[in-house]
Amino acid sequence: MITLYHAPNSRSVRVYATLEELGLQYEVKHLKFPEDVRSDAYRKINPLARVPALADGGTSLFESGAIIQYLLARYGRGRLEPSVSSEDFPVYLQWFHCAEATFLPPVSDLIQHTMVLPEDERVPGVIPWSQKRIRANLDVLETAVSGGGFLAGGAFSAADIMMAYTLHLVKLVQLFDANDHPNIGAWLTKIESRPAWGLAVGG
Ligand SMILES: N[C@@H](CCC(=O)N[C@@H](CS)C(=O)NCC(=O)O)C(=O)O
Repeated sequence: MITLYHAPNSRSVRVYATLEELGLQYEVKHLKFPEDVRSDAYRKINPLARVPALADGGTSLFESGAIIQYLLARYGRGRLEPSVSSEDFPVYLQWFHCAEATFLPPVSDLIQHTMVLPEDERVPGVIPWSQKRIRANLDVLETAVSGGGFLAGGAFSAADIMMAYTLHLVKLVQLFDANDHPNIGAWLTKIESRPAWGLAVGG
């Protein structure tokens, strides 16, 4: 049995949506954030005390992108990613990883320094700097989805799942305006209307 360790609005949304899109049998352990995630019991599952983590029989792993790549390699049967020989494959990898490695850090910095850290640990200068980086990233994404399809060509893929979660956070900090980035707005609407996404975000 596959077990997903999940907290609402966390990166585990990505894995939840992937499990659902693939139609796999799985159970979800719902963790309260942050208390359950930082507990000693959960550190036995993920010593980094972060969500998501996934257990699959004797295998357990953390890191949302790695978990999704694991699921696709083991159970994907070619779904949610272009084949390695496809011309869409390099761009698929690029956006898949860019979502967490480049686009998410300024959003996380902004959230930490406006909502999460104790007030005396917040650095005010981080706020305009993060906002600027988020806007610059959105401008690049706007061009990437200007063709009206998905991030890796015409087909929905795990790169869209990875990036849609990052945009979910950008919306949470109210830095997304579809009037400024209409292509992203249209792309996001397609993803948000998928039942798997609705379940993952609502659960
Ligand atoms: N790069 C990791 C990041 C995991 C991560 O930082 N998750 C956050 C929630 S979105 C977390 O669990 N934070 C723990 C905390 O703030 O105590 C991934 O993509 O899985």
